[in-house]
Amino acid sequence: MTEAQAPHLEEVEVTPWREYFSFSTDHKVIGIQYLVTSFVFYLIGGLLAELVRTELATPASDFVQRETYNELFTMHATIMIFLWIIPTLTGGFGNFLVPLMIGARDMAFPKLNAIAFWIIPPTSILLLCSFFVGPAAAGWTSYPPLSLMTNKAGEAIWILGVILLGTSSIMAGLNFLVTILKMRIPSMTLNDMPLFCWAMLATSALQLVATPVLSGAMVLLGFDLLVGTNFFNPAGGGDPIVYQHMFWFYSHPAVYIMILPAFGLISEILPVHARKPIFGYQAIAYSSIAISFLGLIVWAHHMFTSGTPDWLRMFFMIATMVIAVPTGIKVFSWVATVWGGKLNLCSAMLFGMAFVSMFVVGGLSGVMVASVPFDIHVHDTYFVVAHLHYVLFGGSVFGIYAGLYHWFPKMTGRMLNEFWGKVHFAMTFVGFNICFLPMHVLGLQGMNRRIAEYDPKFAALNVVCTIGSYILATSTIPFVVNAVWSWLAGPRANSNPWKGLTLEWTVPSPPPVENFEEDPVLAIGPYDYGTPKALDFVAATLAPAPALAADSLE
Ligand code: HEM
Ligand SMILES: [Cu+2]
Repeated sequence: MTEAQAPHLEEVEVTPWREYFSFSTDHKVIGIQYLVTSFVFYLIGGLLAELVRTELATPASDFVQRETYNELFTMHATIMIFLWIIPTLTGGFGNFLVPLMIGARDMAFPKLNAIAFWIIPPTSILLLCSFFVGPAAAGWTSYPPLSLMTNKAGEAIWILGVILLGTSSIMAGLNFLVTILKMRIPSMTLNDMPLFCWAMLATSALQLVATPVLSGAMVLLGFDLLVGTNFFNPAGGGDPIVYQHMFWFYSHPAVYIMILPAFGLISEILPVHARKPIFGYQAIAYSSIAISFLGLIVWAHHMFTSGTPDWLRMFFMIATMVIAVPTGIKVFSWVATVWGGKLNLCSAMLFGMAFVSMFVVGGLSGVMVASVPFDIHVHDTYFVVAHLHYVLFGGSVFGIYAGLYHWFPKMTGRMLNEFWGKVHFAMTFVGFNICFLPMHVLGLQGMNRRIAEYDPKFAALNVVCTIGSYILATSTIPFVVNAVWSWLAGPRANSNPWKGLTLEWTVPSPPPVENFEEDPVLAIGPYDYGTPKALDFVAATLAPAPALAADSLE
């Protein structure tokens, strides 16, 4: 870190736009590459969701063929998880923010970082190409024997895609782990680190431990599919339950890979806009570690109805419920942070507070399905679909939007339009709840998930869900227009528009290629809002808008 002498700020060239289409090793460029690529896949995954919901608007299977329905929801889920939420939160925000927040000039392994990103575009194109041969249709869980019986070519592409995306994820996790542990400025101990970095530490550990198991399962499934081995195929004496164990050993922790970084973003955003110190810094930091450890030992709660013996179901039920403790600690700390604060209700803060409340709904239905008797009742019903969307959409996606509004000025040097931001927020919040709240009821009444046709008695609520989903889809329009327009011609942002105290706000917006002229020294804790020291600190960071810097983005 010391050998590279950063050029003086006035001479710094900010990344020319062509860099964004090249094999750049700058963590900020890679971060934005991840964010933009994944957002495109969010739109594609969302389009598939709308097709699914349109089919479900009526009880009969009249909009698409039944087989097509299976392909649509399989690819919807696959894209949302592997190409939108995980790459955005870890690759996108992690890359852009972690080095800036710890005062480093780049990630520990810049080339590995670029390789991890560049695995994604060709893999995602490969996955989309499977639509030409009939894509995977056995759900994103791809359980054998079903997955060995449906679209063979599509399934093979799916397996290869998951292995490649897993490889990218492992590379990224390794890089973050080393970066956070080894690249901090000397004056920053782990306990001075912004909470987003703690969250990324916990997430990276999960990526390293859990993802290889998924790859293993995929290799064996691939053999069964293409070579005719019988690891999982019961017809030849294989055991499909072993697949479920391997799959969920990854995929349960994967839900924490999809939520811990969002927790981290929220822990940064709430104190800034409430102008209060975060409540319980250490409790939030260590609870991330606790969640990732507990997350690794509860996978079989997805297998309560797979013939798991009673005594073992008991263990997994209790262990799962224990996760509510560290999670609850976080929620209480966020509420206490906002409580009595001087709230700035900008779009970032609105999404941030909505994140907390929507995640609580998903968390509570999570505790409910963790209970064996209740799970037996609602297993494979729309209750589960409601639960998972409250966590993944109300949680991860709301967290991503909060993060995008909060750091957009830092990333682009331009401010987003607040009016359209609030329109976007209102439409998302209302559309989301109209779409997913009724699914709890549908599930309790017994409507199965993964079906194109259903009993007409469920018709009314399904119409409500579908209307909600159209509002939700429309809500992305004000966001996309706002983001594109503001990036090109929005008002200039100074280096610290929200008066934040973490290190990324001490450098110009957008940050120069080398981030810091010289190693920054910690002048103030990351959350010391409301103290006289904070006022001095903020005054020192309020540089005028970087005219030269932002111009070169046009
Ligand atoms: C525009 C918003 C969305 C809508 C309208 C929507 C709707 C749906 C629908 C209707 C299904 C099919 C359920 C079934 O047939 O069983 C589904 C499945 C799924 N969705 Fe979404 N979704 C949306 C966003 C998301 C997001 C952001 C994620 C984030 C990761 C996500 C993850 C999933 C998953 C994992 C499944 C599979 C559930 C299963 O296996 O049954 N969805 N979604
Ligand atoms: Cu789980």
